[in-house]
Amino acid sequence: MKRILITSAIPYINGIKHLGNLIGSQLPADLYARYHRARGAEVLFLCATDEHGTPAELAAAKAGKPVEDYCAEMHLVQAKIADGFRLSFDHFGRSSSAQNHKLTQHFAGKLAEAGLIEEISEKQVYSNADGRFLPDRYIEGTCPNCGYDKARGDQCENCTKQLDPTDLIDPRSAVSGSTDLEVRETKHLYLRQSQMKDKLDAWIEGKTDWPILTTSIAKKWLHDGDGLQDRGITRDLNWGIPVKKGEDDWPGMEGKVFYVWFDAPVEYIASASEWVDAGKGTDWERWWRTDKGADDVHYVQFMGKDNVPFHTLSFPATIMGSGEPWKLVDYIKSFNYLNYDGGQFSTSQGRGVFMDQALEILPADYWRWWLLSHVPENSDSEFTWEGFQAGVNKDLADVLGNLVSRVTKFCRAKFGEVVPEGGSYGPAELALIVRLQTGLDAYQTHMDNIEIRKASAELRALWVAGNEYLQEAAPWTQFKTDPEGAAAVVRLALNLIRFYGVISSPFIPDAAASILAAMKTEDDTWPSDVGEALSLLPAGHAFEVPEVLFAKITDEAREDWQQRFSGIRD
Ligand code: B3M
Ligand code: ZN
Repeated sequence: MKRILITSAIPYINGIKHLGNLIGSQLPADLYARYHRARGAEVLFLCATDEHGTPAELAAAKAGKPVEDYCAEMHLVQAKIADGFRLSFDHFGRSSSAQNHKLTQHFAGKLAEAGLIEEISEKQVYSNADGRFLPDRYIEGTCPNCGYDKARGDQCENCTKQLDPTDLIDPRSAVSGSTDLEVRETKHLYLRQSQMKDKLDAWIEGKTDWPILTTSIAKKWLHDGDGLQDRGITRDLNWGIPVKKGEDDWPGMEGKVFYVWFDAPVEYIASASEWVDAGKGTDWERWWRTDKGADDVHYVQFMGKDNVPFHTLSFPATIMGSGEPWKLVDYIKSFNYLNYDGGQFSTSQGRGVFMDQALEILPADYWRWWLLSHVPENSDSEFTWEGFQAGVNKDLADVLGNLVSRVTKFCRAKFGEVVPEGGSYGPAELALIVRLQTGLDAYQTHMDNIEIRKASAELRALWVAGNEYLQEAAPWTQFKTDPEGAAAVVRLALNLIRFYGVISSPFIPDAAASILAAMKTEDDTWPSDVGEALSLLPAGHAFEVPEVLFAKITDEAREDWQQRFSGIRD
């Protein structure tokens, strides 16, 4: 049996993600996981919340809560929303877990043993009032270049000039506003990625089947400018994973924690260990250690393009550098950005539709279908309310929903709520079967290759082919002169509905489940031979007419939402 390990980029804990975040990693990962489960593979699909770093600390402070409590609450909020979108994680872990502490410290120890960690003394701004070192972007002041008075220590937003915190005139803490700042000497650990450049280079060069978006970003970081830089992997923060060498203290690193981007990818592994500790699995090393059975695992990661450097360079450097037989990623699927109505989705500005809001107004399947069929795969794509309304109404309501409702209602009226007997499949049915077989094969190829736009277009084409057949066969007319013939058409069409339920389930799992429930079958076996699949429900098999699968989005509702989401979320 094929074994597929799937991870989605783990979302930051502070705040609720918008639809651009959702389609940039979690949703495509879920599509892939559902598809492979449906085809009989053994899948382990992992995600988690990314809980460390300054933004988490600041968000907790803003909420007036201890950071541990804030993270615990937000984790539950995010887990509930993920569930609402039917993201079928086998485990949704937490990067602050004990398992991740242990593994992160373990990797740091191994990297130190391998001589891949350097201790470097540097000068950093310390805020006496806040009792902490401040990251560059948490120091504000007046820009020496343009005079803008809210310039940040790393860059001036107004004139875009790159800055050092010491360049700022009248610097102050962005955390408290205090001007009682001083420059202090402090020691940090650096991962010597530069030592691993050739190894990483050779590894990336071998990935000729990876999306160009992924490899081009990796190559840029490997070759542009001064090439691959060593990376600071520690921070002076209270919240995070304490710096240790395995289980041992690290002299001189007391009170420091690992940088959030060092521990976050390790959480992919830790999440598997959490999965076992939660009693949901039995052997996580079988997925992650090539000396313990992970040799035959195919590991695929999903992420937005901004996360690619960490996954193609830093995390592989951590894994390879450990000298231990950890599983390396086999394929990285990365995405461009989804824009919102003529601008960008923005978490900091609260612009766009956020995951909780989306579920308040429409069922998950509407969003899943539209987002996946417009995934920013080869370029950025844009969400507009008109486009969303048109996509949902046409594809889901007019094509798939309409076929289901028309066939089941017609059958109920003329033959009752059972698959009718009589007649047999003729040339039109055989032609349809041939057409569907070709389409199914193409659909599977696109899904196997994770070409989501092509896969969704093919799925839609399969729905359309059924509609066209039905239009042509017109059992409602045929019934008057040839009820046996009409019975055969309806029998095929009811089987077709089940067939659609099965093959559409990775995209629209709730509608798929409603379809199978209405067809009163638990057989959701993925079809291989379409002819066989379309004879699966025999004459006499009972079904029921389902509730409306997809209600159309009215112009009124669309305008209302357009208005409601045009501004900025508080
Ligand atoms: N939390 C960034 C993001 O959510 C970051 C991903 C970590 S993946 C290990 O886009
Ligand atoms: Zn400026």
